[in-house]
Amino acid sequence: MDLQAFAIIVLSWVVLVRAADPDQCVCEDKMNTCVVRDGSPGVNGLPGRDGFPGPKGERGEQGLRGIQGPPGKVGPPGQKGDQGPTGQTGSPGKCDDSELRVLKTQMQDLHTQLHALREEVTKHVKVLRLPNGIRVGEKVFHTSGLRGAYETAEAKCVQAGGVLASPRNADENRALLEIRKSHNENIILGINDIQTEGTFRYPGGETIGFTNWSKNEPNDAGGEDCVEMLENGLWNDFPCNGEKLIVCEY
Ligand SMILES: [Ca+2]
Ligand SMILES: [Ca+2]
Repeated sequence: MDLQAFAIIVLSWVVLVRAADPDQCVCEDKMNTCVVRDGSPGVNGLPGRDGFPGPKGERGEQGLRGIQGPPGKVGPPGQKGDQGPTGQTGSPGKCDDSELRVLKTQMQDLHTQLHALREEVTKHVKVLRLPNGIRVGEKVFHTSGLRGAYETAEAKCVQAGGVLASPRNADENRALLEIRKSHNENIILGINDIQTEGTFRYPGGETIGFTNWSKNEPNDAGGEDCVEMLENGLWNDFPCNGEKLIVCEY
């Protein structure tokens, strides 16, 4: 017997057995006649998920004008403009006699002021500062900053072609005082009364005509025959062996 014939026989036997069982048919009938009653409506479910974005809407109307913003930065300079036209030449003005008199008076006043100014400038130019010295009028005071007693000081100045500083007027005394201040040392002068006590002379032997003694000087206290310039420009006689700042005049 082949396999196909055996399967047909088994299948037929199963159909016959099921047809002969009455309970099988009753059960299927009962299931087919079940009664289903209507229930109450359920509650609403949760909201569903967002849908996909809709299509782009149409362009809206123009909004209101905004407030004015702050000023912007300064821009780069522009190009140089063309040269303007040449102006017309004016005609010379005319003055009447009264205006000429006023102008003449003003010119005279200016001339007077200029003359006064020139004299003032000349007066100040008399004193001219030099390196380590000063010029006053035709005279020059100069110092090397050395100190020494009278004989040494006088010898150094003669060796240099001059003499010890000997102011002969107030201008020269003021100029010498400038050196006194700048070096902060008393200056030994060429003036002395070595030859005759009480008679002060210049280095050349001439008696002095200008003096600037300090109060109660000269006093020849203990034999003072030489002269020094003090810090205030006044003079004092002192012993000739005292060492002071050497200033020569030329
Ligand atoms: Ca004396
Ligand atoms: Ca004295």
